[in-house]
Amino acid sequence: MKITADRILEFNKNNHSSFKTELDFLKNRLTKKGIDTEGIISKVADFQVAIPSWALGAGGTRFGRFSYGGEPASLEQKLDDIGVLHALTQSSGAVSLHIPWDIPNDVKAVKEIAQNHGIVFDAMNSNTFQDQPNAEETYKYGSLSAVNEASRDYAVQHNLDVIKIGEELGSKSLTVWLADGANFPGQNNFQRVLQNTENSLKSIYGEMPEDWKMFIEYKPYEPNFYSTVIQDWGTSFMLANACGERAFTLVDLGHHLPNTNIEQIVATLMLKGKLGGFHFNDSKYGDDDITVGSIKPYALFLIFNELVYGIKNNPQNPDLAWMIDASHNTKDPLEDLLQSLEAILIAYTQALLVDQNALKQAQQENDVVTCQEILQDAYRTDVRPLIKAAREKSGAAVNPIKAYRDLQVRNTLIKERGTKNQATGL
Ligand code: LRH
Ligand code: MN
Repeated sequence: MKITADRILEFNKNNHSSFKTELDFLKNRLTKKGIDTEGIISKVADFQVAIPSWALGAGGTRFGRFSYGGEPASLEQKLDDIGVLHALTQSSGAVSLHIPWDIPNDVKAVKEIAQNHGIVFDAMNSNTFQDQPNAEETYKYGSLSAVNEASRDYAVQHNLDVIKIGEELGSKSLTVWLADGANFPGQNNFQRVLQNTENSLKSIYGEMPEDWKMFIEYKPYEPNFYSTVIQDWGTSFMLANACGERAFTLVDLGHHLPNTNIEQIVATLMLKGKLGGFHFNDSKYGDDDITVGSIKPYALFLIFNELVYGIKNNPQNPDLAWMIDASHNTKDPLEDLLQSLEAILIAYTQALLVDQNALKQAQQENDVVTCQEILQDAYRTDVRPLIKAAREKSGAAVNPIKAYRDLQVRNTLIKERGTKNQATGL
């Protein structure tokens, strides 16, 4: 299914009224405070988030999976679905592929389809947490960290194969997440498996094209439930430094123990120039991979406050990779992703409203109350009219979810694809 620009224009014409008044009111209020609202609207319109190729079908847990009908059965159909999201939002012009779930059979065709939808290939993801049907070695007891050298070499070679595919598609980065760890005390020698991991990552890094980046993703637990080799930001940061200047830490919001101060981790990594990018999602308990901003929107705002500060004050940190990493158990995958995109843009826009100079002043004077007032004034601002203006400016739908439903996207996909497809991924 392809949504053409004129259908979006027609939708916006019929759904225009409401936001204009709100926008004018907000612009007046912000302009009085010396805020450049046109500048913010442009920044929001330029903000692109990569869609995970593994989150376009219904997800599931070990307790069950409930299909959604009309799911993509191929990489080409997944790109079409991301094309729908991008037509509706003009803020999802990138895809992050996961190999081997999404090996392109026809690279030329896949690149053409992506180009037609205005989609580029962001970070490639390797998979050394599952044994493929005809695997020569097993990852059951680890991959890059495994005591079994053959498993380590097999995993290193897989990552090099993923880079090759990425090079053909035009990607410029590799995300490495390891499930490696232990379920019981004594199962692993912590030092040996960490040293194995460092050596393996260095082997991959050494073969990486000069203009590529490596993102090392950490996670405290699952699927191992006693220890995980790359368990936290410090371990990832250490390994990135051991690899070299083109290796960075990737922050998946769901990969933190309860109440972890993620915004402080973000500030620390940016100061050290080692923050590579994000896997945005939200969670209440574990790595729930649910809709961004659905549980802790204030925490997301505080993270973007550190990002806006860092982007301005930390030239030592590279441009960041913005990606979603989610799984959909009870929502239409595409509607869920539309909500996540909205939440990311809202948090970013609110963070752009923070008066950083006044905040610095108040911090200098240890005026604790004013510090909070400045942050919460921005957070308590309904910025949705600015995001609608950014969408209108970029030719997107002012209300993507309403457009998605008014244009009967899911029903059309079910008519085109039936209800039996099961998309690869989580
Ligand atoms: C691990 C993770 C990682 C992916 C996987 C799909 O929990 O966040 O980023 O490889 O999900
Ligand atoms: Mn992730």
